[in-house]
Amino acid sequence: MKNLKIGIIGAGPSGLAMLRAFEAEEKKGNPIPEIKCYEKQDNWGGMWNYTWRTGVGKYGEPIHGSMYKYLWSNGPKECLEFADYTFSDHFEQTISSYPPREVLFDYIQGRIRQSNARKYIQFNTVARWVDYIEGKKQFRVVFDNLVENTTFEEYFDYLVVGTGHFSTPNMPYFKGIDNFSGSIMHAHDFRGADQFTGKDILLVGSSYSAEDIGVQCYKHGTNSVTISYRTNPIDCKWPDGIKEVPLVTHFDGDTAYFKDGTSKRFDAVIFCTGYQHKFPFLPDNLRLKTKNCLYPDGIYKGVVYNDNTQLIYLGMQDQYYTFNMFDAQAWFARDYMMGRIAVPEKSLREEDIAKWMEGEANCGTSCDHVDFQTEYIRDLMAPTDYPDFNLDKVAEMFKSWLLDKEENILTYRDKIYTSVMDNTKAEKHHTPWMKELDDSLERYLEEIPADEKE
Ligand code: FAD
Ligand code: NA7
Repeated sequence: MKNLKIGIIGAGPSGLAMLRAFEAEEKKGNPIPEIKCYEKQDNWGGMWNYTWRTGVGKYGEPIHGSMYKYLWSNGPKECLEFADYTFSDHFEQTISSYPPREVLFDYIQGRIRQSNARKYIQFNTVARWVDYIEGKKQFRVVFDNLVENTTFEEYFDYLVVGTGHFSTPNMPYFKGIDNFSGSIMHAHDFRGADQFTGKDILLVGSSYSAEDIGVQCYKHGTNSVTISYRTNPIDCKWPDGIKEVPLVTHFDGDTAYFKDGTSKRFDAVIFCTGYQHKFPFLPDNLRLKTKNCLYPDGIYKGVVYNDNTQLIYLGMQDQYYTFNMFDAQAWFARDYMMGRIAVPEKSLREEDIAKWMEGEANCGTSCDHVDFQTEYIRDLMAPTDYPDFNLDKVAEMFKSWLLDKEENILTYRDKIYTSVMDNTKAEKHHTPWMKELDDSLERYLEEIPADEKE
């Protein structure tokens, strides 16, 4: 263990969870392996590190970020809270259940700033290629230092991939779109609703991105939002101004035609058609190949790559749970890499993966999916010392959140929940979400906003 070298790619919430897990071990006075983390952006936080840029960044790399201005948490913060660092620990004041992006980014940073984790991270450094060297039983990883424009390599006994999977757009083609006269983008490049004020927009897709971008645009004064679904509609009680229609069949000029025979003219089309798991730095035999699901094939316990158990993936699942799930994975991965958790032989791992995948396939409803991910986390946490928390209560909150959205998609963010970590009951935000156009941390944390004081 002493000379073990561990490489972590990505310093988003997953990569940071890995660093935190090792730090927790070190704080107990135990020796930890040599760790190095590489992040292609100039700061940590992954998706939560907002960028105004789209396309390529300062150094010509594809932009990672898909978040936008005015993005507020789309689930209760009580469901993602770290078990070892609560919102109360961080803000020392009671806040609402659905904070804006900047507030959650601040929370993530608060925990990691308590440690010396930054010293392990090399920023502006992108993983370019990975080989597994049989003779050495190590990974050779080639990196580019983007600032210096230099290439270097490192060797690791274990490699942890925490590069996220909501960054590379899945962009389908529809006949006639080539000549669409308005603007066309993927949700990955959406940076705020402002530019769509007064416009008629078409969103293709019927999951989280379509739901949230649709509601954001409605809030910020879009003339109309049309959501086109392939399989199932989102099926909320939409306000006038948002409607759902079946899938687009084709475009003609600025008009879209739908499967139900209707058509409409649009100023813009936003593809909310999800993302591809993309690992351009991994060879075929190390690459996770999956769609967005709760239990990807090929990774034991959702973490250990079955074809090469020195390769770890974090955060590759579709996500109800986020930050605390990444923690549970990181704690499991740490104990596995440090030799405390043994994994069975390949065929038994395969059986275990198959069992979980079958469990996912048997889920019928969103509530089943919540229960499934809850059991997954429970299973992961059991052999580790990640602080225990009441997962059943978190699952209840998720189910209640699903109902809140069904009841009123415009007001669900005004609801409040109670932390299972420290029992703090959230406070209603000073301004209803639909009326709150300022998503800054300062405004959010004001007890009474300046513009409402006498
Ligand atoms: P990411 O956050 O994507 O971080 C991956 C990191 O890896 C990035 O910093 C990236 O720069 C780096 N990286 C990638 N490739 C390389 C490379 N080759 N070399 C070096 N570094 C690399 N979750 C919630 O809990 N609540 C929400 O409200 C919510 N809203 C969301 C809204 C949007 C639009 C999106 C896209 C996601 C949202 N999520 C939300 C989910 C979000 O993905 C997770 O919260 C979390 O950011 C995932 O963490 P991660 O570290 O696994 O991946
Ligand atoms: P998701 O949740 O993966 O959903 C993708 C959606 O795109 C889903 O509704 C798909 O419909 C739809 N899709 C995919 N391909 C097509 C084509 N070819 N035509 C029409 N519709 C298609 O991605 P999201 O971006 O919504 O959410 C990802 C994360 O970002 C999430 O964590 C959020 O918090 C933010 P299907 O049901 O498969 O027919």
